[in-house]
Amino acid sequence: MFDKVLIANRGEIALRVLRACRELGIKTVAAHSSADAGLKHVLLADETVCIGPAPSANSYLNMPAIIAAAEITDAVAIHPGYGFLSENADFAERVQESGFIFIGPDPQTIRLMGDKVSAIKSMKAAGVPCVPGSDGILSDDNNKNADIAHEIGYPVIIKAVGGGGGRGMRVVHSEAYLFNAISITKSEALAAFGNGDVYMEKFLENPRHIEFQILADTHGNAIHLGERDCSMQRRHQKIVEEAPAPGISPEIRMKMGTRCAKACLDIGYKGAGTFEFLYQDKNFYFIEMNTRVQVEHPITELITGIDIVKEQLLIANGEPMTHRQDDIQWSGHAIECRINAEDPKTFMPSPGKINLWHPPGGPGIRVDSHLYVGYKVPPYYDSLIAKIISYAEDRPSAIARMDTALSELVIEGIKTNSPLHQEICQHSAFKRGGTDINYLEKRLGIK
Ligand code: MV4
Repeated sequence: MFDKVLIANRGEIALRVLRACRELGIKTVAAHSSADAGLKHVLLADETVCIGPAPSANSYLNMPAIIAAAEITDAVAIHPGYGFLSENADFAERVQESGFIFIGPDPQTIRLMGDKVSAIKSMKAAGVPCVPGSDGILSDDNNKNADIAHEIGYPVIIKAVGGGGGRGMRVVHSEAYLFNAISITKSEALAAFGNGDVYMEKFLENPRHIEFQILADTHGNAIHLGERDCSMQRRHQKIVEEAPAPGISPEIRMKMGTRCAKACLDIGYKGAGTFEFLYQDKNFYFIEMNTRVQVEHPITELITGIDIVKEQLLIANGEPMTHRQDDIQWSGHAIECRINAEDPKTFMPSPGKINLWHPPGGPGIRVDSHLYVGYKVPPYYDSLIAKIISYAEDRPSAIARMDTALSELVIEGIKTNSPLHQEICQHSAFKRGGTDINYLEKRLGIK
């Protein structure tokens, strides 16, 4: 096993990675910004290196500083967590060229999936169902584009090839707006991603967001761990996730999961990854692949018993996976509530010092959080401060456990969105299950 891993991230995921390393007997280096010297995983790490000032552009996104930190500490591998440089192909490449192991897929794979058109092309070729669309980037030929839109049928959506996660998209309801929408999306995309290429898809009006977790090793093994429903979101920020997705049968799970696992073999995927689908009228449509560990990975861990972060480390070390698809069993139901340091009504960030912290507990409750009393939530980074995860034998019991956990949760010193979570847990539409991606924004009456 690796002797030492450098953790190039912060917050709860850095702590999650540190714990997995400890279990495997791996020494840890916490690479942190000057604002993060008091983070829990920094206090627990074997070694720490300050990689720059508070703004992430100068620290968590500072490639030379991170690689230099690995060099001076003799780390063998670098875990990027999620966000920051986790899906940056250039970073993965520089990590490798500097002689370190990047804990994730190869740079070429990250690049292939980062280009949304090449991602869709490879998935289509692998037999993964995709949204009806332009099958490539749009040209500057208005007539051609009008024909494509007509064939797909309005409404259509124009998406940036370099976008993803909700950035660089525009919905078009009729031909009158098509050419303008294409040219605006193109110039926005060029400014935002340095790539003005766009493509077109049928716009699905009320889908659910369902994603499949996969693991693939370097010995030709690829398995899926089933799906998660991440439809409860606001402005592309997931708020609540659950696994399994309500209404997905074991047969459909196995059919879709098997296709995703096969696609991993086709593209030479390595590590943990997620296939994102829109699900509408009982059909799945691939939209994007995430080439990193995700915030919501714990719900899959709870219903499968697989430690996804540990698997990432073992796979990166070149070990063959010991789990076979036939051994994977799904039992019970898990729900994750993302607790953010923000005003529950206005969603404005609420940084500050934690004066009280009583995490919930009891059977079937897991809390992934870096909080402690006296910790100061800095204003520089995203507002996720804790993930409350409930697990029970069925969905109603998992909701009841979550509701109980939220009623126990005490965080003082800052505002959190915990009241919003309580409201969601107690709402009849959530209890029924299967709400779509528009549900929360509609219910909150904001967009
Ligand atoms: C779509 C769509 C409807 N139709 N594509 C937003 C984030 C990015 N991952 C893709 N997104 C969407 N793509 C087609 N053809 C609606 C969304 C979308 C969305 C998707 C998943 C979760 C939340 C969302 C919120 C708004 C829009």
